[in-house]
Amino acid sequence: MAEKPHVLIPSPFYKPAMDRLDEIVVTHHLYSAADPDKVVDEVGDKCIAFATFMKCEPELMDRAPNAKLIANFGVGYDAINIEEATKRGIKVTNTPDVLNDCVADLALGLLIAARRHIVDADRFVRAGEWPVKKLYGFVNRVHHSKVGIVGLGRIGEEIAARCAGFKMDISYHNRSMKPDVSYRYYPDLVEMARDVDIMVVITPGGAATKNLVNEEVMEALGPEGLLVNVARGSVVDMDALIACLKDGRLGGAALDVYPNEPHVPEELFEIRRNLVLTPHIASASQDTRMAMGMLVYENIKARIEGRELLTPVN
Ligand code: NAP
Ligand code: 8YV
Repeated sequence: MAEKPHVLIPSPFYKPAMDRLDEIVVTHHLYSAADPDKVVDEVGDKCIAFATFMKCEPELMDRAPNAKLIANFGVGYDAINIEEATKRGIKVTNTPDVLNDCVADLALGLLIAARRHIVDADRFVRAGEWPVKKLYGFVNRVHHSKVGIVGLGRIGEEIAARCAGFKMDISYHNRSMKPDVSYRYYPDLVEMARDVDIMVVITPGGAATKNLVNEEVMEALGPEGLLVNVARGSVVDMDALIACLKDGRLGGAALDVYPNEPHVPEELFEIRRNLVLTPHIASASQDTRMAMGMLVYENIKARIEGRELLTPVN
């Protein structure tokens, strides 16, 4: 029987999905190897692909010259240097669509949790404050509020569909208007921020969207406004966000993503009432992570069998 092809895994993803790969390839887990350099020296030449979550440096590409596929576990591939991969004739694939519902669910969960102060109210009950203070206080409603989606793509459209279920008035900002949707389009992000109560950010990361949501946008969203970010930490100016939350220029925020994960600026921990934080878990249900893993698997299988890749990005 012919030896299975080899695949390098520079950074880990959902373990059951990595285990499935062992059915069709021999995997080399660099992130947990005692001496990753030695592993690459030994097997680099015979590897036909990389399977990874957001990590595959050009130096590593050079050390596995026959690995002509980077199968990224995630729809966002901003951390992979596409230009360098393309220059080397390496195809990159991602995991679109299978996570749309899961990410949209969490976006709405964060939106409601932050708008209705669910997390802080839970803390209020647990801390025994209810009998002492009698009332928690009053917050802004979710239903019939105005939401602006920054990045009405595959996931953004699912977020919009859920917002419609909450009777919200929906607008969006993209670089270009979508011909097939009836939501109000704003070519200008500040203008949209001025008009809405809640902004949900779900664009790709990378240079084109770095600090797209800046101080001016946050000030336009205003003291009663809520910012939800499930895109990438780089899309929101973190220093401006901390400043605007601290001095009340922005009403509240809910974040799943941060500029320097897994590190979260400690200043955020001091902000309690109007801030909800999750650790990049928007796609983290078991079935969604497995579906993402199966796309990694199917792309690698297609590469082995010389078939067209399922979800190429370059
Ligand atoms: P998509 O279908 O490509 O949608 C992206 C949307 O963003 C498009 O509507 C695009 O419209 C808009 N956009 C792109 N660049 C923009 C810019 N510079 N300014 C304004 N709008 C811009 O992508 P998707 O599948 O929905 O995924 C979106 C992103 O969500 C991913 O890339 C990833 O970073 C993030 N994500 C996060 C998690 C998580 O765990 N938190 C999970 C999944 C995905 P135009 O092209 O017209 O501008
Ligand atoms: C990650 C994501 O891939 O798909 C994306 O772009 O950000 C997430 O789904 C996931 O967190 C991998 O661990």
